[in-house]
Amino acid sequence: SDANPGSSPASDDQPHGNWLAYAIFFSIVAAIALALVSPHLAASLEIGGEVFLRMLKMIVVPLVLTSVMCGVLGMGDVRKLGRPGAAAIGFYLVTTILAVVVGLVVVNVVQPGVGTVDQAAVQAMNTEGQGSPKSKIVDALSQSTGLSKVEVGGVLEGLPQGESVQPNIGTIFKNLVLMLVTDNLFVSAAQTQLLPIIVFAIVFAGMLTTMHEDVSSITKLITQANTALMRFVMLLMNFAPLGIFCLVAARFGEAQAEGKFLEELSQIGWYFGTVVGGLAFHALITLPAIYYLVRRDNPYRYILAMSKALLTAFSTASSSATLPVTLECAEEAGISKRSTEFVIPLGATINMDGTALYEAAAAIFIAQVVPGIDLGFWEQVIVAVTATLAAIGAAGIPEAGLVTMLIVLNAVGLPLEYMGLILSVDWLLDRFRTTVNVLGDSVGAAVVEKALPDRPSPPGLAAGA
Ligand code: DAS
Repeated sequence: SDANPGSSPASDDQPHGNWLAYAIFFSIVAAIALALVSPHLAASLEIGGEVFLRMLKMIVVPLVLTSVMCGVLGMGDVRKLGRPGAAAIGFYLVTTILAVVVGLVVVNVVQPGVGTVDQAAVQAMNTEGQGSPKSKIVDALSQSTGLSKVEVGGVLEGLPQGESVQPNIGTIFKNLVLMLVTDNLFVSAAQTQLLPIIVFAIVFAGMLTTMHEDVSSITKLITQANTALMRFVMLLMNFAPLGIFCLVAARFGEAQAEGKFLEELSQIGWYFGTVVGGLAFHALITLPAIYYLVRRDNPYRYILAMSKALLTAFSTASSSATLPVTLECAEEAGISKRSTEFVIPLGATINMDGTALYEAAAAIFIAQVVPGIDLGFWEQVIVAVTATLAAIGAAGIPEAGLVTMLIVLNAVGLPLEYMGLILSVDWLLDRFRTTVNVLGDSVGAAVVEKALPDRPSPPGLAAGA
């Protein structure tokens, strides 16, 4: 990769060989095997996984701040951000919409909700008389995502009420716009709300590039902090096989120990298979096709180069937690830091192809299951639009897509309580869609690299490099 003049090249850091990708893969396989053989022993490893996950998350905010600033500084002049910025946003929108279309096509072709789900289970979801369905859903989502009931309830309360078949796309869009700006950067950082941090980083670094006086001291501080943080990630990744082994063993062990996971998975196996099939199509056909169209080289070799990040995404079910690894892998794969530092943090926050595909497919699945509901073409278009917007609004944390799917269901008047049908397997499906989300961000960095301006001569950086 071209050493980004915006930061001292990390090339003196020896990148991990492929051994690490193999070690992580086999640690996942071993963890699942342990969970099947001894679920309680596997579940007891939770602390090891939690430590590794927290170390990754601890780095995310400072890394996003310094990476995005380096990405902007690397452009040399914030005004040059226009073309790669437009290319990134355009890539995000095109791939997310294509993902939604794939989701709608597979669920309408396979029809997993028609005649495959035990109607008794469906009736059991109809929780009239057992407390309001919404409170049940809020409790279940709060428990599975770790978000507070207030936060989950906020998504629900923020939903357009009443005329649900006519969705307030405007309300959803307004909420998305408000997500871009914060009134307290430190609160956003504390809550890992990356979008306002990215906006701040772009504007702040942009101002530095327009200043005439020598800014090399602060730009050097930013670039060296970024390099130190990337070294931190590489150090942490040496422990990834152990951390990921504990993380996966604990979660799969917990599911196995509950004893009903496989039974519930068989109940909605067609749904699970349909969504995973759609995700596989997007990951192995759509994204590689776009990669090849722009770069004219082998997309699958690049996907293999990203395997450490993809396996980490599968293990953590969090795009945000995987972000440090995604950055490291993309740079190791030879993508310019000027692209990865700008495109990957932004993509990890708003570019969620896997989530969008899932939300569209899951909403139509529920419509197929619930007796008496038949979504016509225009309702499915509404699902497509709200799934795209909801995915943009989803955070890069476990099962965020499940929470924002409330928006999609509400938009077409689908009863929320039927989410209970898909809740039990969502922790596993989340891993697949998070992997696709991270792959989408990685391909985005490779595609946007082609839209970068010629190498800049950043103000004061040459002196400070
Ligand atoms: N787990 C989310 C992520 O980190 C995706 C989702 O919940 O849909 O990308």
